[in-house]
Amino acid sequence: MTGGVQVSIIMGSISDLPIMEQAAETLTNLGIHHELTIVSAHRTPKRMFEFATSAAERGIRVIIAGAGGAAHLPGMVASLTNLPVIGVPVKSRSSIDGWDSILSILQMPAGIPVATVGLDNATNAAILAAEIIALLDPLVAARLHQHKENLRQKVEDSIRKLEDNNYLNDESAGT
Ligand code: C2R
Repeated sequence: MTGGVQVSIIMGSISDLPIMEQAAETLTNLGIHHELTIVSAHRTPKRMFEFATSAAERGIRVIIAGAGGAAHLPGMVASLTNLPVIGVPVKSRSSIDGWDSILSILQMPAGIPVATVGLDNATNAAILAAEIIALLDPLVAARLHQHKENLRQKVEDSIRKLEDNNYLNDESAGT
């Protein structure tokens, strides 16, 4: 990895860590410098303001923000910076069923977008962040290409295994 921190991963609470550390792991695998910390719009509003208004100056290019329940963090951060913000709805213990965080991150009013990934899908947030970084970084683009090639290969392997076991031609398979 070269250069300074490019992606900032923030989360509303330490209880989000088991989900949000998956974003950190994915960025590490793609060789992208990142930081991981706690920022809450509800509980630490001054810290949130300070974080969002200084992120671009610090060289951050993309922000990944995870939060559960009434998840105002990603949208509030997006309102204070021009950096792309990717929101991760987290199914926290205080969440009803996950829809509360999905809708509060996804349904932003027109003008302030948050790119929202699936529930608890911090891995996809990291890949999307890498795709943004890759626009100007051929090395990251090559790693992403390899990542997708690996996924394709895995599916090919599964198809071969199924064919070897004759599942594809066996009508009783899966019953
Ligand atoms: P605790 O486990 O600390 O009670 O937090 C966190 O992201 C977490 O999922 C429960 C949930 O509250 C969320 N939280 C937010 C915000 N701050 C904390 N949604 C915010 O500012 O949006």
